[in-house]
Amino acid sequence: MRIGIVCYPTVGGSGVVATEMALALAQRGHDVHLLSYDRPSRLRRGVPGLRFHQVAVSAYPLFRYPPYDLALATRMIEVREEAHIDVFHVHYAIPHAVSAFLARSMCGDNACMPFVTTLHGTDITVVGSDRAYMRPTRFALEQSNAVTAVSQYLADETQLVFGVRKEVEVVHNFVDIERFKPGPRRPWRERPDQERVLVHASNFRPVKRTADVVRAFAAIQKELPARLVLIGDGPDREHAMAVASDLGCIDKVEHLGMQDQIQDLLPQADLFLSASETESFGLSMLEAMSCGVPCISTAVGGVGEVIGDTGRLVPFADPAAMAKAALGVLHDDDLHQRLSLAARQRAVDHFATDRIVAQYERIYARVLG
Ligand code: GMT
Repeated sequence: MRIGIVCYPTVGGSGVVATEMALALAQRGHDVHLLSYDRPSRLRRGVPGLRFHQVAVSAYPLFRYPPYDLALATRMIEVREEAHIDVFHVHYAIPHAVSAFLARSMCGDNACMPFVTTLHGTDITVVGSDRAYMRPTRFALEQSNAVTAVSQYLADETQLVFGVRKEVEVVHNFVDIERFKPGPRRPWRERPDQERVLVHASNFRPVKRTADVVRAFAAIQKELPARLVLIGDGPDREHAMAVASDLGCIDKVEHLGMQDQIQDLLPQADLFLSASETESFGLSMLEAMSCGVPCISTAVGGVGEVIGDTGRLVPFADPAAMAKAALGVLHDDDLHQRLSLAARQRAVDHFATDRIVAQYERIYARVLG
């Protein structure tokens, strides 16, 4: 098939999923065209069957807000004509699904440009419920040839928030189990000082509540020798570091910033911490699980669907509960080992790339009739 994929290029989850999908589809022999305003960070160069098309938005003094959605619709039509795209797959509804609808309408024939919309989370739970975006988003979802959501939680939330009259199919996110795999991690008993390594990876947006991760860690390191590794960057980074400083553990918190090779870092950790306020899926947790790292997360959104019984869920905004759950695992070598093996197994059994990408291929084939 000739497939056009539209996504955000940023480090956020939807861009990662879309880029990994483009790579996987190309590896499976499809002709794949990725469209975005910048080159996505995970996009490798020189992959046969995969091409990147930049969407440029021209500035004009009158445009306080340059109309990206129009530029994207035009670029979609151009790429369709140039590469004979069979089907577009847009990741994140706003504004991608609206641009896809516009492009298809400009074609003049609904059959000429079918599109699948995948919902990722904040496009529904935060942005989509903003009055300014609500109606066009609902309209574009109803116009999509198929709509998928990355968890059952998000599919239910979409029906609840938008009341769409369209089926929302659940297709979970996936992980490359060959790239994200357990590494040679020395058991903590063999480490100097028996130090435990905790990790958190995110875009440090307010919804991630990174400061709560630090608060939990501050309590953990009082009981055990421990270090917290923070991966990623975003608006809440300074606040999180200030909290570490206030709580007297800044010397045990290491901020690595944005990292391209996160698969080399995750296997070194003993536990992944996530304190999000909402999380439709939690891709970084799946990547950690695939590396054999159990997760302790707030019980929000679709996280339970991802980690199952391979980690621990704690109430939102309760760093003390998070610390207690983490200590329960970090004090018990056997339990940690069991959870680590179970996390890896769950990633392999339920979320491996081929299994999930094949589900999308079936959806493409269906919408193409
Ligand atoms: O984490 C974010 O806020 C970014 C956002 C995105 O769309 O880029 O992530 C969402 O999509 C990811 C991939 O499907 C999910 O793993 C994240 O759980 C989801 N984020 C939230 O729901 C907050």
